[in-house]
Amino acid sequence: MSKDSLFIRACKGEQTERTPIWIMRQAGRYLPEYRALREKYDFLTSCKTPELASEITIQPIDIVDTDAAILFSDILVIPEAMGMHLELIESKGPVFSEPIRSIGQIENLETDETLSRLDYVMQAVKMTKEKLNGRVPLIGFSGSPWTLATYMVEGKGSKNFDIIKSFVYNEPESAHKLLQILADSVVEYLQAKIDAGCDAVQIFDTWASILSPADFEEYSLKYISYICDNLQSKGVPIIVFAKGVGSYQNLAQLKCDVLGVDWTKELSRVRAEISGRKALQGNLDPTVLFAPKEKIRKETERVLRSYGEGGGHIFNLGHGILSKTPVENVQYLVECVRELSSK
Ligand code: 1CP
Repeated sequence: MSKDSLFIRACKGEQTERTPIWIMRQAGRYLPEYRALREKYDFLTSCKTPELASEITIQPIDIVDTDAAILFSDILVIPEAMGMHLELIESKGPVFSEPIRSIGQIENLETDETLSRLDYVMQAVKMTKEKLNGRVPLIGFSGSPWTLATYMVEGKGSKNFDIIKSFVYNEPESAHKLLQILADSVVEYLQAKIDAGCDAVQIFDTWASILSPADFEEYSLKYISYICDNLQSKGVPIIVFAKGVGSYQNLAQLKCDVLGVDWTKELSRVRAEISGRKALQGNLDPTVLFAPKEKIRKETERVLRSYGEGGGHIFNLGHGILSKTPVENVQYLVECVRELSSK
């Protein structure tokens, strides 16, 4: 069933009866059902327990009725599996207590058998596929090497990213070494997710947005390209979401099927820029979900119209859903996309 789903067909650029929708971070804190589980279990326990991860993955399918599920996990499980101590601090977000600041620390990363320490993710994929029983396809994901390195070196989220940028400018060889280690791990990890049954995979490059175009090519795109070239995708669509990039020309050359677009771009322009070579995913501003219903409907219509006729559009937000978003507005968005895009 998954191969014939609206979402998978749209990823391949095919014309569909209506535009499919899923929402980045749809499995998460805006859902009271998620918050209730998190009262009982901490974040990493939720990620590492297949019963919990699969339950959280399916919550938005039951409650919001999106056209694809995304496995509940986090991009930072890879560095955690390489031996970096990760903690989720309520007011701060994820924190690594000993961020990478030297080549010695890069050499000490536990890169042997990283994948076996991530076996809980593959168990969660298998359990979720069983529970979904073909209802909707399941998306697996990873951070891009650049975005992972950003957290590993900064140690946490950042405002101006001076630590990671000083690191790459002062120690470019070490930086490239780290990025290549991560690229190899991401290939292994996404391959294992595909082999475990994921119907599509997405690479999140959230912090593409902090790089100049030339630095983006050198420190990020090169490694995303390596990942796309080395995955045996077996027809499973690959989605690349590089947030905040100025141009899509280079991204259009990747061996991937879909490009994610943030809300600062006009879909029509991106589509023209890449001459329709990839399907596009996006791009409603996440804060529109705090607006009155009329505005949500109008903006939904605008995004659909901007993409225009023909297949190859997957509706999504232009970045992750915010934790204070009212659930009823998310349900309304899904209804609007269904109604307004029906052919
Ligand atoms: O309960 C909680 O407080 C945990 C909040 C939370 C959640 C629900 C975190 C911590 N991660 C997640 C899940 C998550 N993270 C998913 C689940 C699947 C889904 O989309 O529904 C995904 C895809 C991610 C990916 C992720 N984690 C990214 C890339 C995408 C993006 O939104 O930019 C990034 C940058 C992270 C790091 C991270 N993990 C958690 C937080 C709060 C953050 C962001 C920290 C920051 O502000 O820099």
